Amino acid sequence: MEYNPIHVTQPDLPELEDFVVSLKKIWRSKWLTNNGEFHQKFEKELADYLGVKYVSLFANGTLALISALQVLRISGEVITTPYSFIATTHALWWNDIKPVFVDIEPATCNIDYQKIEAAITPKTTAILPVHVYGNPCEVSEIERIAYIYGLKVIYDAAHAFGVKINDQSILNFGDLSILSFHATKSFNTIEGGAIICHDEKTKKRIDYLKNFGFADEVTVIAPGINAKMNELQAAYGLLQLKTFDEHIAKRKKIAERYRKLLTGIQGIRYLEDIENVKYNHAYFPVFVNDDYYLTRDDLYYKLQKNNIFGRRYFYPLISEFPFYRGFPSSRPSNLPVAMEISNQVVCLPIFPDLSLTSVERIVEIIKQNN
Ligand code: T4K
Repeated sequence: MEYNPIHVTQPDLPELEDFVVSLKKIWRSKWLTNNGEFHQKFEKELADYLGVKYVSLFANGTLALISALQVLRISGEVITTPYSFIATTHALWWNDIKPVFVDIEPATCNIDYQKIEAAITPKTTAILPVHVYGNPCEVSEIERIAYIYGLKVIYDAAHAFGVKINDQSILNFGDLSILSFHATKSFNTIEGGAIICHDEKTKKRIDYLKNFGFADEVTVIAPGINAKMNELQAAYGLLQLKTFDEHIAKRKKIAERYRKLLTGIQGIRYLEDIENVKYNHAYFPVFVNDDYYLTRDDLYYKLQKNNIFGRRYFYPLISEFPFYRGFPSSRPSNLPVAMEISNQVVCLPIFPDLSLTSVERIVEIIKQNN
């Protein structure tokens, strides 16, 4: 039997009729971008929904990250993880900052806070950790290290929309956090992103920087960039907020079913939930070790032959790409856990409309020893 392709993800879309209503308003007003009505409303509703003080919308997560580094005037060296999407390190490169890679820990795939101090030099100005797959980093430990050494902390929270620890938004930790609302994310505005900050002064600086640095018609406070979100995306995002909880509940059911069915398959590991964390179930990574009857890549291609298109997020490691592999911290001997995890990972499909029958079929393919 031939099945339709199932991809690692599929975007959630608002009801078309609802979006048309918003589009009609935009058409009438002829206000398309530059802090319009939908933009202002979306920033407010997002801040309320996420439980944070200030949200600044961006055209995408990468521009948000590049700008966040500018907002805090980060320079020199920044400690970060090699186990992420390449945009995390590219944002440093665009700011002429040297990345210093630190290994990860296997339970969450996040930066290993115990290895951060050894990587600090007189040039270190900040730590850029990533809440990989929406798994919270060790935020208290990272805060402690940053405090002692006088470093800033910017979280790449591209995967962590709606994630909470002890009922507190994960976005309230660190100096700044950035979000991505790309089509492949659990919350999308087609393309889009945001910086989360905790005080009005910083919010102002962010908003100037994303609009060429303009503070008013004749004052430019810095060489800013154009990273503004437009009214169509903001209107789309407002509609997405209405269904997000419902979508997360569906994702949760899928994750639970995967876990139940995958339990006991030799050589396949999945991540355990941490207590007191509210997840968004954006990704469902599994890790294939030597006890499994196939290599990771053999399993990956076997799934593809069956029209299941998982993804190896994150392989290769960022530190393995030509422009970054020359740094001393990129040596594989410095990053043994990240190297191993990166060679083991396959993210299985997960999105609200994925049927539980499809989940069962995917696990059957993983189980079949032929
Ligand atoms: N930091 C982190 C930790 C990130 O993960 C990302 C982005 C960023 C920063 C930067 O944020 P943005 O600047 O992107 O806002 C995807 C995304 O493009 C990227 O946003 C994301 N991380 C990364 C993890 O994944 P690809 O190259 O794997 O995407 P693509 O186009 O192959 O899509 C994956 C699958 O999703 C497709 O096979 C089918 C499905 N899909 C995709 C799109 C775009 C759809 O069904 N519909 C769609 O419209 O990078």
